Amino acid sequence: MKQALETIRTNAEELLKKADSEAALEELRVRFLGKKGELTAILKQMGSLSNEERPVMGALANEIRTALDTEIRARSKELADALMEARLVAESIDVTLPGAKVAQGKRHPFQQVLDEMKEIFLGMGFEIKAGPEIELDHYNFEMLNMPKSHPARDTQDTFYITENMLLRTQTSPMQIRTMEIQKPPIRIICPGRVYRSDAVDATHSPLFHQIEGLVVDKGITFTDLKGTLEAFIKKLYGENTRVRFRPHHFPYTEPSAEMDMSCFKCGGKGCSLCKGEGWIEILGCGMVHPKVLENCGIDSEEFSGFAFGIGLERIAMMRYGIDDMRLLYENDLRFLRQF
Ligand code: 2NL
Repeated sequence: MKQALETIRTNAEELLKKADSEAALEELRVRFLGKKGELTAILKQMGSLSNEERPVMGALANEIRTALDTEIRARSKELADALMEARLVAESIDVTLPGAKVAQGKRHPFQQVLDEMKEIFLGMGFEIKAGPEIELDHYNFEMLNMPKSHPARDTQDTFYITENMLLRTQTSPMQIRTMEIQKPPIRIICPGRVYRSDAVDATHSPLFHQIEGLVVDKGITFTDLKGTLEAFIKKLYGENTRVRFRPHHFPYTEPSAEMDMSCFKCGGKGCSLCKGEGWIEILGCGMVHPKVLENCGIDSEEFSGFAFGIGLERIAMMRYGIDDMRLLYENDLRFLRQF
């Protein structure tokens, strides 16, 4: 029996060394130490041993069981360690390698200019309002002092959805809507898409962008308009920028003006950008026509206001030296990546 036990030990130890997986180990455990295993089978024959031999064989059998059990556990740990080691090697990361670059987009030149302008007006206490691009004739024209017969409708010809519904020609309708429902003081800017029935060329597009501003309160005068717009331009183009106002006409403001700024390229000396003028036309503005205030239910004796409109395309084109407006709409990445 001693011989048989030792053979089991040698066999088992030999096989253990070769076991290369957790499953193989489990198989050996069952084969040698299991209830129906080889060791148990031997122990069942203990009855035939003499009284002297029995405890000796029992002790030997136990010793072998414990030894094999320990060896199986040790081998199991060895296998697990090897597995982990292999994973660590396979999944190791070289942190010194250069990172994979994520292609990063950026804002369209329009958006960059618009964000800059919004920031300036927000800083001056303005709120930003957005409104519908499909508007009622009522809000786009009638309320702005442009009745059906008005000649200004010619220069603002647009796309009609129905007789009374159209694509807005400016963002003023949103300012009208605001004045209808909000009591002064009002300080808002309305940026957005606007439309005109224009043929496409280097400086015209049937869709363009505008940012309009409106201030209504007690005692607002033309000096408030001048001060606000001068401060705005200086923030946008630098403190040395000068502005001038030329009389103009809009049906919805009285008096009306156009504002020029000293050319940011030549500083006013005259160059190709300002066509030798030294000045660049930048926006239209004026004191809100009393009739427009009254149309919105605001007492024009108690309140007054100023308004202005800036074309975004012109600003973006000048800012980035773009000579053809179409480039801004074509979404050609070779072009856009430059800004
Ligand atoms: C331009 C001129 C302008 C306004 C827009 C306005 C709005 C209301 C009342 C009065 Cl609700 N005026 N807006 C005023 C003057 C000029 O835009 O040349 N835009 C491109």
